[in-house]
Amino acid sequence: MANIGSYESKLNDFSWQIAEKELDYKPGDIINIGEYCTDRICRMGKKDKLALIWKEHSGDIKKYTFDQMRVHANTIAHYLSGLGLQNGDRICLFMDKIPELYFGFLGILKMGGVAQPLFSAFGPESLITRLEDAGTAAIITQKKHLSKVRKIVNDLPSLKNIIVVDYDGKKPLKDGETAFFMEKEEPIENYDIFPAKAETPSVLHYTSGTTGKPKGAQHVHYSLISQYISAKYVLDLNDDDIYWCTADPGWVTGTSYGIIGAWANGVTQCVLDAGFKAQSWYDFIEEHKVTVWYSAPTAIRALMKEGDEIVKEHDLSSLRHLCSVGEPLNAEAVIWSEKVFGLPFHDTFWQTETGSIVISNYPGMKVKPGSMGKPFPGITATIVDLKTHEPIETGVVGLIAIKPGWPAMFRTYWKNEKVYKSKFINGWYICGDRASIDEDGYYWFVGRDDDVINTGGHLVGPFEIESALLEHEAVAESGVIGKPDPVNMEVVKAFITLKAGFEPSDMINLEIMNFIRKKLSPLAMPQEIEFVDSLPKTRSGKIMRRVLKARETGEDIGDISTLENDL
Ligand code: 6R9
Repeated sequence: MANIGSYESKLNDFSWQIAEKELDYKPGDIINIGEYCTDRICRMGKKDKLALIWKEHSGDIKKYTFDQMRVHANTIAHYLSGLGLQNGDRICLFMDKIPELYFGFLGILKMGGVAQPLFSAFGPESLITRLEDAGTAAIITQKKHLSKVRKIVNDLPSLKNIIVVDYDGKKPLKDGETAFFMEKEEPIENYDIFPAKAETPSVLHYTSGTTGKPKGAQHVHYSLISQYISAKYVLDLNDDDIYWCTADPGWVTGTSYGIIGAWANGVTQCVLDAGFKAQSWYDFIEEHKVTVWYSAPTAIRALMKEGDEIVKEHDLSSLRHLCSVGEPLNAEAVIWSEKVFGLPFHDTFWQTETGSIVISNYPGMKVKPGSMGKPFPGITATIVDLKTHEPIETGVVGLIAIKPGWPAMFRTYWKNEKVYKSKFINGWYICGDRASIDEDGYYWFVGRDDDVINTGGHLVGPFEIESALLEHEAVAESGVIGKPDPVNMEVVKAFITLKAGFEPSDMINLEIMNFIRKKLSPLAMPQEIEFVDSLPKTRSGKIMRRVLKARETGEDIGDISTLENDL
């Protein structure tokens, strides 16, 4: 029997107080996520249970019990406090998926800091945008990423501490840089956690929008309530599970469900710190007898491409429950997974802003391949009209809207209350995604309502790429869109007009691609560049990405009455 029992009956008897009670939390109590994921689990008698099984790309494996994780998190918390960092300070985690990233996250929360995880493939420009906005006080990083931090530190007056977790002593550290070795430091058995309350800030996750710079979605410790109970009901986590969340904690799935949800349930997680390769992924599942697997459509499609034979060469019989998030999960992928694993992938829908799963397929509930499923118990969702934002009838496409008030909802965009407020209309939080509901109450995703590009489940803002492109000496103007892609859903495509004196060539093409890869990240790098003589613009001079997109996909361009120049 699944943890959720029957979805229909859970809908009737659910309240968030169920989760509060299970977590021994009463309104007004201290609720520190770092404590809940470590000390509390140890107190529950699971101190010698494995919390983390970690495999490095070299093949090395390290294992940590809940008690070891607790002490490592304490040691980091103590070290950070010792540097003079205070509660409320934004502390960035800029690392590959190494144990220090996971325990550092919990350590920051334990000392009352605000954890700001950033994807380690980010280049200096992506980094500075987010650190500057957040006024980040410290960054925890690895030797291999230090040069990117050094490039920008002089422009970041608030960034006082750069902590290197694997310093080898070869080149001298500079001012403000310190070496910290989690496993060699004096272990801190007992640490007085910061007495965080429900509304104390916890995590700041940057997410991209259509316009402007990326925005920091501010979360609070009370998010634990949603993350704990949704991990239990949707991922169906149980005491004897071996759970694998493939997401990187630089993105929200990697923290809400790759750290908090699972460990608050006292479940063993495994992490593979290596890029995607079908062989190593299947080896990993077989080797560690993974039971619950949370991944993304791009990875599933990439596995599909590798075929069925490779699946048969592995014993994957430990798997019992599969979930997916980040992009539309196409029906074929669900059908394929049923065929090869004997289990369907359960699609889940949510966002950085929602902090936890809001629409999902549940164990025990019929899966309609291609549908995102139904609202989580305790979540009131609907579809509102694209223009009036009033709820609309069954079957009609509109915007996904959620009644505010669930525990993991973001509390603001960092220093951007105006944009935060603009997301709430007629008493609904408007997700910015288009969908419809069928006669059985299932939600069907249609597409985003803005220009944000979803590449392999990662959101990339076109504005950030366009701005970076302008810094290249040859680029006069650019328009960036998501081009449909069979595996990655979308890839970045840039339309560029060149400055006088520059001619389109393979050379310049490659140079611009590399320029963006290094400056921003491999995700933001245009996979395709088209040099054009002019770009479609509105009369006010804004580049019309939707015209570029329609031209690319051959779709109807729609109303172009505000268009200034001919196409
Ligand atoms: C958790 C996460 C959020 C955006 C979201 C939507 C897309 C997420 C989806 C999905 C279709 C699903 N998205 N889950 N689209 N089906 N099951 O991914 O957060 O990085 O903020 O992205 O991703 O467009 O609005 P985030």
